[in-house]
Amino acid sequence: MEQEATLTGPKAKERAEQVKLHGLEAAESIKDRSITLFRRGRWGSQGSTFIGVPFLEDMRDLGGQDVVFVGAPLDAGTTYRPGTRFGPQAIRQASALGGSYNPGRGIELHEMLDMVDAGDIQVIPTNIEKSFDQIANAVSYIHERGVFPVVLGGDHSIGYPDVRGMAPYIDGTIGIIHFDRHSDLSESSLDERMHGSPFFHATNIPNAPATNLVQIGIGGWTGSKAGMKVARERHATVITVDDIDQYGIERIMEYALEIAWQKARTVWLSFDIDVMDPAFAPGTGTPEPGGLLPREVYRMLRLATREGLAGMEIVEVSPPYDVADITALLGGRVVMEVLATLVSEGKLGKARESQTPQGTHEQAQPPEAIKTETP
Ligand SMILES: [Mn+2]
Repeated sequence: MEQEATLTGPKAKERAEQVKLHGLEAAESIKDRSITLFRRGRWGSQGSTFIGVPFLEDMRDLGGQDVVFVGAPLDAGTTYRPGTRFGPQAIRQASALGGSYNPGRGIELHEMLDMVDAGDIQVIPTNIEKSFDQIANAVSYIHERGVFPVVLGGDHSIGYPDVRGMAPYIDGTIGIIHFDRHSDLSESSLDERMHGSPFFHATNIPNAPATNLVQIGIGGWTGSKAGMKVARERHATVITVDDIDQYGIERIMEYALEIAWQKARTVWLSFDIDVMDPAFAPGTGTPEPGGLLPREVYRMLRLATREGLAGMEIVEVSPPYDVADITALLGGRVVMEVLATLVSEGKLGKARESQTPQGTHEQAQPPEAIKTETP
């Protein structure tokens, strides 16, 4: 006990000051002001980064990069199986398997993009609303600095603060392309804004209307009638797995792009890993048999993101339920497929810079309307 009084020396004090500067100020709702917006390890780096990109310790240096990976390790919004707070680290670790080169696509992400990993946002595990404030402020900061955010969840409750943090920085309408087995449109569950309610609250934001929300892969036996009622009342677009089987991937994705980009300035991608069949993604909170196959999802993502994005989130990877890290691996691959598409379509990175003067890819127009008999 006597010894303890002598242990906090100048190095610890210096580090604490550094953490406050590097991690930025917490949201107003956080009373303990030693807590920062971005969690910074007490003595520095916090482990692995996504596909091995540099860790950005000092968040004041954000700006000028193409992409920032950031974790939102919140699972307080989970209604059934928890564990997604371990999602960001598991996705990062699994992403180290292999590099960033894809021979099929002719892409080398490290060469084509300037990427950093900002570590995790400091969430408050027992308080979902304070966590929303922290996530929204962190996402705002990233948009303010003009860097493309890839948010590694976390359960799907983070979908609401992700859109809330982005909305003030988008001069116009935000479309949302949402892959999921569940519509996540209930106002609340268990009296709180949980992981079944992000899009109820996100589409209350004036420039993120439900008419520009497209939900893809919905179905199965864990759905919410309350959420479906909201989708009907607000004229959201709900595409089931059966719809995909009936109309085919190309036609469905053309339709989805048309809805999301309707008079929109940009589109946000929200990807719930449970849209994949549990055979491929068992490590998730609310698995629903009969989901999509990885190859189908890769094809769909290439079509869904070809017109560009404002950012993306990958949610619901729950490592305690995973088998041989396959869900975490797939979660990382979803991110890589999207980045590869944005690069090859000239929407991100060096390709974008070289094409911007010609304006060939700015202000992308949605594809021609397609005729469909679906209601
Ligand atoms: Mn889901």
